[in-house]
Amino acid sequence: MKNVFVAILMGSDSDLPSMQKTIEILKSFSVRYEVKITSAHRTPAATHAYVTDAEKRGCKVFICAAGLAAHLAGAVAGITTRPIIGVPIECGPLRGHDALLSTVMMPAGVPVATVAIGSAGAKNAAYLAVQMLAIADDDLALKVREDRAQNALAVQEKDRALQEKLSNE
Ligand code: RP5
Repeated sequence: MKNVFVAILMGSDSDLPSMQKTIEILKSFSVRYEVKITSAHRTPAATHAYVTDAEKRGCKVFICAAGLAAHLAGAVAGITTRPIIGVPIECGPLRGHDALLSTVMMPAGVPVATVAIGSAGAKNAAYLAVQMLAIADDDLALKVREDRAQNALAVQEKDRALQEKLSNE
């Protein structure tokens, strides 16, 4: 769909290595995306301006990643009614447990779909955004089903290799 894109927001450039996995998966589905470093705490006005503008330009889903007292996803959820996916970044002395609770414990009426801490969460943020867009895009929905089928084949192949190894022991 023309102009449709996913916005990936992160609180700091220190979040970028984690979020590369999100970017790679959106690319693999040929989903358009923008990446923006903007902080709920350090640049609140710029965050507000970007979200408002991105929504007008066609952003359908916001993925928001932050660590420590992670308020970016919640702050963005307060600005737009587009779906928000929150990624708690594994960093700091609490290794993301603080970010997980800050991101997931939203008050009723302002949801943030929070994924796991770590690399599975960063990847699932992209998969979830793709599945949201696929509701209104049959070609993308087909790609999602094909990706799932590939995953299933990979698991079956791992099992086949294991069974072969065991039978030779
Ligand atoms: C959060 O603080 C950022 O999202 C980042 O995860 C964390 C640390 O930021 P830096 O001090 O590395 O810029 O707002």
